[in-house]
Amino acid sequence: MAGLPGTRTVHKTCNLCEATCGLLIEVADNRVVRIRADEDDAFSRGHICPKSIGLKQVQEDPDRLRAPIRRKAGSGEEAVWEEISWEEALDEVATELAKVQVRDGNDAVGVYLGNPGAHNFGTFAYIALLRQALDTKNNYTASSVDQNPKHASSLFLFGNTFSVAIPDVDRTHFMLMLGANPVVSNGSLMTAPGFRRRVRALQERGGKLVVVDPRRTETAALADEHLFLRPGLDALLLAALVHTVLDEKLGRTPHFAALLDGREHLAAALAPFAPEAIEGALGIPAVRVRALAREFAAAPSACCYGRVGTSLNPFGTLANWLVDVLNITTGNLDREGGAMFPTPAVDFAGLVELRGGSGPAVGWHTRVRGAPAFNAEQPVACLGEEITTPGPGQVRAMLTTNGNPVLSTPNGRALDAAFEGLEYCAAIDIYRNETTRHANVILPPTWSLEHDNYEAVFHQFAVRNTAKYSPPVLAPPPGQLHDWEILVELSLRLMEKKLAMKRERPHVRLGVRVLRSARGVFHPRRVLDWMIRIGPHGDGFRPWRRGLRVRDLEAEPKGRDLGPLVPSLARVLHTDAGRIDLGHPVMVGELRRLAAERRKPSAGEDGLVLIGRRDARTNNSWLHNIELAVKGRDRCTLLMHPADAGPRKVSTGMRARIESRVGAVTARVEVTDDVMPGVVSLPHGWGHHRPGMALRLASAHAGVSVNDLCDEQTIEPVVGNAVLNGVPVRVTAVDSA
Ligand SMILES: Nc1nc2c(c(=O)[nH]1)N[C@H]1C(S)=C(S)[C@@H](COP(=O)(O)OP(=O)(O)OC[C@H]3O[C@@H](n4cnc5c(=O)[nH]c(N)nc54)[C@H](O)[C@@H]3O)O[C@H]1N2
Ligand SMILES: Nc1nc2c(c(=O)[nH]1)N[C@H]1C(S)=C(S)[C@@H](COP(=O)(O)OP(=O)(O)OC[C@H]3O[C@@H](n4cnc5c(=O)[nH]c(N)nc54)[C@H](O)[C@@H]3O)O[C@H]1N2
Ligand code: SF4
Ligand SMILES: [Mo]
Repeated sequence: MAGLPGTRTVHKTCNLCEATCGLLIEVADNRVVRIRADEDDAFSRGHICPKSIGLKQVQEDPDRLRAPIRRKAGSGEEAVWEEISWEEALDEVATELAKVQVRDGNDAVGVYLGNPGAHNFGTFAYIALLRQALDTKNNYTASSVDQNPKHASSLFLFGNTFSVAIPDVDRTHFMLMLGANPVVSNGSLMTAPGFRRRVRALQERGGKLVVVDPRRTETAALADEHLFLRPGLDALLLAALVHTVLDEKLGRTPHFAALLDGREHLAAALAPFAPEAIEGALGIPAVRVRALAREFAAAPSACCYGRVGTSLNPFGTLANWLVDVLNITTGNLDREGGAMFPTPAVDFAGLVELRGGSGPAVGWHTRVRGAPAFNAEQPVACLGEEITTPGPGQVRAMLTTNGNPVLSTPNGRALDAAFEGLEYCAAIDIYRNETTRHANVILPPTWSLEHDNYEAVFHQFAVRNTAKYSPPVLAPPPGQLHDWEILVELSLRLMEKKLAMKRERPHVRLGVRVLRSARGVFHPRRVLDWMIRIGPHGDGFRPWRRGLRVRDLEAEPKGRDLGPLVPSLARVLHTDAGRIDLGHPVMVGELRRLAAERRKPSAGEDGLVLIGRRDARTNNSWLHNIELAVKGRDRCTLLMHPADAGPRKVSTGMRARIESRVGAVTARVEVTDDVMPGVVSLPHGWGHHRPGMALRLASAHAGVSVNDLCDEQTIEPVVGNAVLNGVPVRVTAVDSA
């Protein structure tokens, strides 16, 4: 299809979710006229979802910030904001953060990085500089309400947090999926645009998809089989499956069998998990579990895959580890149609090794609760108490970027109040929302369409090796800074200010000045080129060799196909011994804990537990201020099984009060047998009713925040991940429709 008359067409990779769809964006007069799918995209091949229009709607959203603003006086409803210059804004933020750090120590400033940062190469390239400048233990990211258990299990098995095995969906004959809904989420730690199409192809070649989920999801509806599972029991089910594989000697020998250690420790630790022994706790008949293990092991190829449901879970790391152990013990790891390691142009596992490796899983424990800091990050479930608990190391000031922890992390209400009490707060963000309304200064970067990009993180997790570079689509307003420029500028100013305040090390100060004058050199495109050159497809800086460069990708806007996944274990295995320990002591310890608890997840006195939900038209908490998300029916509803609704006298359309240990909210109910009895579901990311935000449309469709119910005290012990599913709640009828 040709572009509309008078427009020019620019190729762009959508950065709204992990699917990395190729778009054709038609532009006239520096405005987006139309967005459509790129049928020729090397990877997405014409896939697109309704959310892509969000790129245009956010671009044109009058509430999106275009210039720095300062809260002159007051807070909440009474806050008075003024626009200020970039110079003034950057100088104030650097000065105020430096003051707090020089006075109370570096840990007195906390930093939180949220999800969209992973979709922006510039942010990804320079967040490390900011962390270096701040040098604080109070380093938080959305990973501790998301995928840290997968990084930990990858570290335990393969020695690198980025050695993550991805289901080879396009060639597998059997996919066992736990706690994921890619038909709606479009895939996560599995970059696979057009998942629906890929499932159809799997079924057409005689393969099978089995989904395990407490809700009959949109993905479960496509599956050949759906098993209901009580929230939190994935590790128990997986332990029973691996037990069966070992017990019945199922599966084939992996090609790397000689590298496997600890089989006896694994077998011993799994002894309590025979399907018959745990049948009652699991709620799935033992014969069914055994049959599933046999079918998985006998398939010509099979892959087990778990995502958010297995991660936001009291045994998250163990469940993620057992996913890979099931793939290994059935001979399906690093093999076509199994779980495989991508060979991306920018290889983070390799980059981490260049920096000296992933380091220990747990670096230190948090000041207040003694929770583990994983991957040099503290669990964000602990952030509130680190702000409110007095003593050395107390967080006095915060910098948030690309994140909205008030809505996206547990006990958001308490965190909200904690932010209110901060001495100083700054945000790098495009909106004044639930979190950034607490800022003294907000620094708004250019938006996605106004800068170039490379989805490095998601090529790393893709079901096919491709590489695609996006140029800017629109020219940003004059003077507005990109995320990376704000990060570089703020980091350098912060270093300068701290050194000046401490009156020390003039040579370092000089170094910072030199770095600053050379800022042009820092363009992320250069960093990207460098990373690609040292990557698996690059020339290794040996110009006589042919290798991929950014300029090649610029010349191929549809992306370069680098082929299907290939066996790569030798390249990604970075354990000290170069071997894989199936008896890893931490995981054996977790199996013991599981055997001891072997309980049903604690339901409230009311017998109900709460799980989350994602919607095709929204993205976490922040895509709600545009027509796309708020059009049509109310999406923030509580799903409830008829057997639970009846006795509580609630029916579809009525409002119900949902109450947990930490809070209560009211939402409209939808009665459905798509959720299992005893489980209720409320989506996350809503609750836009707080005073002092500038989100007109979102506030008019506020909804309630599920994270006002999730308990910050319940964390997974290995990496401190939040447990946002299986939250005990009580539900009561409020009124009639
Ligand atoms: N109960 C429950 N809670 C959950 C989840 C769940 O399943 N259940 N899921 C969790 C998961 S998986 C995640 S990833 C987290 C997400 O948690 P967060 O990352 O904290 O939250 P987001 O809603 O993604 O907020 C993104 C922020 O980035 C801003 N932003 C958008 N684009 C840009 C940009 O280009 N530059 C900058 N500087 N800012 C930008 C937005 O305005 C918004 O403030 O939520 C988690 N929370
Ligand atoms: N439209 C849309 N797409 C998105 C996002 C979005 O907000 N909206 N967010 C993006 C982000 S940040 C991420 S991380 C991905 C997430 O991608 P997915 O993980 O695919 O998405 P979820 O919908 O969170 O799927 C989690 C599933 O786990 C189930 N579940 C809950 N508890 C348990 C449990 O204990 N065990 C099992 N087995 N299942 C359980 C839930 O019912 C749900 O179906 O999606 C991304 N894509
Ligand atoms: S699936 Fe994800 S990447 Fe593709 S168009 Fe939709 S939001 Fe964008
Ligand atoms: Mo996420």
